[in-house]
Amino acid sequence: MAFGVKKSFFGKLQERIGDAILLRPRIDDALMDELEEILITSDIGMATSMRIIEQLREDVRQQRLAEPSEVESRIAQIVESLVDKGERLKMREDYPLIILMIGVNGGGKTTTIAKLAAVYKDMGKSVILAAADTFRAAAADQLEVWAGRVGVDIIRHGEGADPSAVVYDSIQAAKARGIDVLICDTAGRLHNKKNLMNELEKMNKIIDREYAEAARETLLVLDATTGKNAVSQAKEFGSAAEVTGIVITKLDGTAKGGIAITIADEFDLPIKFIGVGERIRDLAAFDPRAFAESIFAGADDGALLASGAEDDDATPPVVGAHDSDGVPSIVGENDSGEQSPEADTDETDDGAAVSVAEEPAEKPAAGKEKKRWFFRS
Ligand SMILES: Nc1nc2c(ncn2[C@@H]2O[C@H](COP(=O)(O)OP(=O)(O)OP(=O)(O)O)[C@@H](O)[C@H]2O)c(=O)[nH]1
Ligand SMILES: [Mg+2]
Repeated sequence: MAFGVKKSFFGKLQERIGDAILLRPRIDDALMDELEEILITSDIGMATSMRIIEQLREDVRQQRLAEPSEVESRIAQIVESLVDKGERLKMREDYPLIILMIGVNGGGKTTTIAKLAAVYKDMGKSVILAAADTFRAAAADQLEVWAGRVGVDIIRHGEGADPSAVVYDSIQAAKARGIDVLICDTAGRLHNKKNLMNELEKMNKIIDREYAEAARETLLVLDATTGKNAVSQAKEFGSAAEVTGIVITKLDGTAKGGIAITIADEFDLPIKFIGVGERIRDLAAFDPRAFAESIFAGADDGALLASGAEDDDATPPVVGAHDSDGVPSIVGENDSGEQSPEADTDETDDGAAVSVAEEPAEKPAAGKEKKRWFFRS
């Protein structure tokens, strides 16, 4: 049931911390140094790792902790406090809402757009998608495949069109049709970085001018497997757009999840969602406690997603596939994290494949999970 069969970040970090503690009879400087080393080498980043250990030392002093075993839960609590951005973890709940999805190529923007569109559709919201990644020939085609699957409309122009013009037309369409949620796909790569950032600024200006009344979210999509590169991406995109939240993708089966802690800490940005697979339901609301506890949850990474899933009144963190009784459960059937063999694949002019993972035949029924699970009231 876990979303990664390999030992992922959580299992691995837990194991390393567990080993360090097991070998030490007491809490001392040597243990602290070793823990710091473990955090740094788990992609958590130097500054953030040092902050965690500094806080740990403080807690040990103040709470007179003596047993190394007590250290584990303290680290989890510290991590939780670093990633818990309170209200900012929620999506805006006023409509019309326009969501701009940004991030480098291959990060998972288009896939995440499809996942989000499905969530909003399940909530009964009307959705359209804007194919404002006009740089890559296959980008709009890929978005269109997803739009068809989810059952939402897409606004697209030809390849090489001005992305801002697509945004402009999408806004007019959204207004004319009284659409609740407009989600804009953007290019992850242009001829050069400066172009990319200029385009983003231009799109934002269009939205400011044409859709001032809409609520805004700008989600930066970061691929967990890129580790520390995600930090420089956050820096760059953060300077070109007002990022309101992060989506960390590919947390299934990666040993590099520590980046989530670094981004939340260094940039003071809320992680709103995590991507845990290639399929439409492989999206989870980011849950700080579940995330932190997963570090020590035992070998099964499923704990990251499990919190609250069986509690009918709690906000389930996952838009899940269903057990036979219709209760949302943990997703991640694509355990290998690899492209599904039955994926739809098309060759395009530039040789790039339009590749969209196959969906399981079972479609989630309308029902309990329709509640606004990711808005944590
Ligand atoms: N394992 C896994 N794969 C993912 C996840 N999200 C996206 N992917 C895969 O990552 C690849 C790239 O995803 P896209 O959604 O096309 O990325 P993009 O940011 O739109 O890329 P560009 O359009 O090139 O800018 C695809 O093969 C997706 O199936 C995830 O959470 N887990
Ligand atoms: Mg894309």
